[in-house]
Amino acid sequence: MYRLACVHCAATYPADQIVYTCSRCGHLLAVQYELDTIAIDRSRWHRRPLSVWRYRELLPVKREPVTLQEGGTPLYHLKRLGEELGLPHLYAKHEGMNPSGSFKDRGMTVGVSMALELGMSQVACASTGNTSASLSQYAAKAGIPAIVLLPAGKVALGKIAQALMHGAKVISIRGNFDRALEMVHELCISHGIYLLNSVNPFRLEGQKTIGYEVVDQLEGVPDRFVLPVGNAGNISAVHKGLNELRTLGLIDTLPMMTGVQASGSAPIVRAVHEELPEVIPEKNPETVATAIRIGAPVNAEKALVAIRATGGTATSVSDDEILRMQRDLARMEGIGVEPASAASVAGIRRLVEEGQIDRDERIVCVVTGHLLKDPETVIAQCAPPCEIDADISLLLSALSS
Ligand code: AN7
Repeated sequence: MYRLACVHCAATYPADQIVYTCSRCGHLLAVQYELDTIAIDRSRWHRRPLSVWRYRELLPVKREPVTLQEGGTPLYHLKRLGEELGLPHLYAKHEGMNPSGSFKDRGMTVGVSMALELGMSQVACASTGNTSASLSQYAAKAGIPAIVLLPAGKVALGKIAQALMHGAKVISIRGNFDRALEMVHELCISHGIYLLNSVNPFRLEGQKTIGYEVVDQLEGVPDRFVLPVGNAGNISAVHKGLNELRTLGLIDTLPMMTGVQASGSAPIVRAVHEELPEVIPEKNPETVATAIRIGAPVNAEKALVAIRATGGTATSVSDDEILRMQRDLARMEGIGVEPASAASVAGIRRLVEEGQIDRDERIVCVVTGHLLKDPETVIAQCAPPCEIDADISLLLSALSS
C-alpha cells in the first residue's frame, strides 16, 4: 500500500491519481509506503536475480512489469585508479550496462509499467538524451507511442540514434533542456499524455534500486555514494531508497550523498556551498557532458535534503577534469563511460585533492551511461587510426613508430 505525498506541505494523493506535483503548493511528490505493513524476507530477495525487480515489495507496480531485464549492473573495484588517488576502497557501479546503456532504464521499467497500470496510452519526456533513449525502448516494449523533446544540437549521437530507431516521435526544440521540460509538462497536462521525466515520482522508485543493489553487492552500506547530478533525480532516488531500508531496520547507517556537477552547470553545488535554502537556476548551462547540461534541476528540493541530511557534499568539475577521468577510467580500469558519468569519479579526485575525503572511506561512484552514447566526444579526444596499405612490413613499421 502506498500513496503520493508532497515533500513540502505533506498533502497526500491516492495512488491512482495522475498528478506530478502537489496541486496545493506546487512542490514535488514522493511515493510513500506504509512500511510497517511490508514484510521483507531478505533471503527471498537473494533467491531472485540481482535486478530492479528483486526489490518488488518496495516498488509501486502491481501488474506484470514492462521489463527488458534492467539492473543487475556490475560493481567494479577501481584498483589502479584507487591506488593513484590513495583510496583503497573505491568502486564504480556501471549503470552503462543497462539495456539502453544508462541508469534511466531502472526508472523506465517502473514508469512505463505504471503508465499501463494507470490506463495511459501515450508517454512523453524532455531529455538531454538518455531519458529519451530509454523511454523509446520501454514504450516499444509496451507497444505504446512515445514523444520525446530534445534540445536541438545538444544531444549525443548515440542517444538520438536510439530514440529514432526505437520509433519515438522525436522533436528537437530550439532552446535548452529546461525549456523543453516546461513544454512537455504543459503538453502532457493538456493532452492526457503520461509524463516520464524524473518529476514523475514512480521513475525515482525504479532508480532507488541502485542503492539496494550496492548494499547487496558490498554486503553493507558504503560510506559515500557519489553521483553526477543534472536534474538531481538519481541522487534523490538513491537516498530515498536507502532511507526506506533504514526505516525497515535492514541497514543502520546512510552513506554521505555526494553530488557532482559540471562547473558550467552547477546550481546545486552553489546552493550547497552557500547554504542557500533553494537553488538559483543557471540560465545558460554549458558543458561537454551534455547529459547534465541542466540549469534548473527539477528535483533540487529532494537532492538538497539528501546531501544535507547525510553529511554529504557537492562539488563541481571542469570539462577538462571530466574528459581526463573519462580517459583514465577507459585506460586504467577498462570501463567505458560517457562524459557525464566520468564526472562522479572526477569529483572524487577533486575532493581528494582538496583533502575532503577520508582515505579509508568505502566510496561508490555511480557511472551512469555507456561510452558509446557519445562517440563524437570520444573520437575528438583520440588520435585517428593509422591507415596503411595491406602489407606486413608497413604494419611492422607502423607498430614501431
Ligand atoms: C549519463 O536524459 O536528464 O541528476 O534527460 O544521462 O537524475 O538528472 C539525463 C541525466 C547523469 C543526471 N548521468 O541524472 C536526460 C537526463 C547521465 C545522464 C545524469 C543524466 P539526474
